[in-house]
Amino acid sequence: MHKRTLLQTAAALALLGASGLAMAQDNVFKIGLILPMTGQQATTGRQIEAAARLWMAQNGDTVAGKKVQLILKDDTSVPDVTRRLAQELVVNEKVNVLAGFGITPSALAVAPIATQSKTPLVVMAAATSSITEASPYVVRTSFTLPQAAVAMADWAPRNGIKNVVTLVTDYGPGLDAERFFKSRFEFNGGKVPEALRVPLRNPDFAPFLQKVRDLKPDALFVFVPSGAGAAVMKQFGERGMDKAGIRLIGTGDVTDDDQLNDMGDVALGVVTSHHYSAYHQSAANKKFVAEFQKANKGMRPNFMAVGGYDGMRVIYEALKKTGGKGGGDALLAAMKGQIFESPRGPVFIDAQTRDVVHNIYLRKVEKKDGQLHNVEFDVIKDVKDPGKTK
Ligand code: VNL
Repeated sequence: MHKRTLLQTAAALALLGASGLAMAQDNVFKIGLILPMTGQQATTGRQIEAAARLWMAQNGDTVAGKKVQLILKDDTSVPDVTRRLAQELVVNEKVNVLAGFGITPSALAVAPIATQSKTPLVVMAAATSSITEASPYVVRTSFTLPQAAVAMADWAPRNGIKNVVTLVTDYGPGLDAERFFKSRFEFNGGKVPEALRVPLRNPDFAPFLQKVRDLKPDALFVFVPSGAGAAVMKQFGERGMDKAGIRLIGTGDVTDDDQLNDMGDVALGVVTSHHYSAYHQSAANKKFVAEFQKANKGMRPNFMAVGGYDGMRVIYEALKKTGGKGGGDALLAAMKGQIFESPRGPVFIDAQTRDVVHNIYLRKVEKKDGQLHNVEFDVIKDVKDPGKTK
């Protein structure tokens, strides 16, 4: 009799334990954050992780009664690794959302997994136009290269720049930057005598810059991914290209706020087009920058950080709206059409394309309070991705 009761109690406890665990599972909302935390793109991972953690520190980790759990994985920016990690996160961890993705090949590698498992995939960094078309579950909070490149192709010819050599990193975003800059610039009457491409892995800019020096265009238009700008700037200066009268222009990736302040005087006067500057003069941005720096030993947030921060907002808002019910499809639907004020300015997640619509700013590197900054001097409002085919 006594024995039976004990057994029963044990069984009841085991049952309770199991259901308690299931309940705990149900009350957790998991975000699988895949980023390059080591290797060539590590600065992008560091910026986005810091921004995601800042968002959670500011907004709490309980949303719609659920405990939000961030599961960070380092893909070293190798697409096969990204794919394996995403698979594990979906199958074993049963994450509700996949997020991050430092480079285009990583985002593209995971798109089929998002489609198959109906898991929203929030792209916080990668910026090739076509990524949103790789899966109906992709939502992007970073930017697209065509958005930025077209703005520069309109600005340059109105400012005495008629002859431009392009230099881009030879993969998705670079090819987008080259194509959209060149076709718009030529449409505006400009000439592009050479389009140079450097490899993504361990690029050596020296031979390319030597070639540019010999060609002597009015300007060199550059796209390199975040983290590579300082090397370009250094070599540009060492070859005396600025002294030879060749201007440097590009998308804002080259004057990345993560590195800009250490680039030295050669960066002064460089004009770029982009969606975010840490020097953006709004109350929302001043608060963002101050709190980001406070939480990260003074590190200045760059455009990657803002992509991560806004991505977290989009996820939080979707979770609030759905109460976590209805799975990936409901969550995705609640991400579409969101409008909010980002540190970059107004942002809209286009419900049709699931891509980000935002302002593109023209900025010039200037010294402000002893620090180098991208100082905005013009704006093109509410820019949709010109790269979309539909
Ligand atoms: C990409 C685009 C990566 C722009 C970047 O930095 C960037 C990409 C890592 O799509 O791979 O600045």
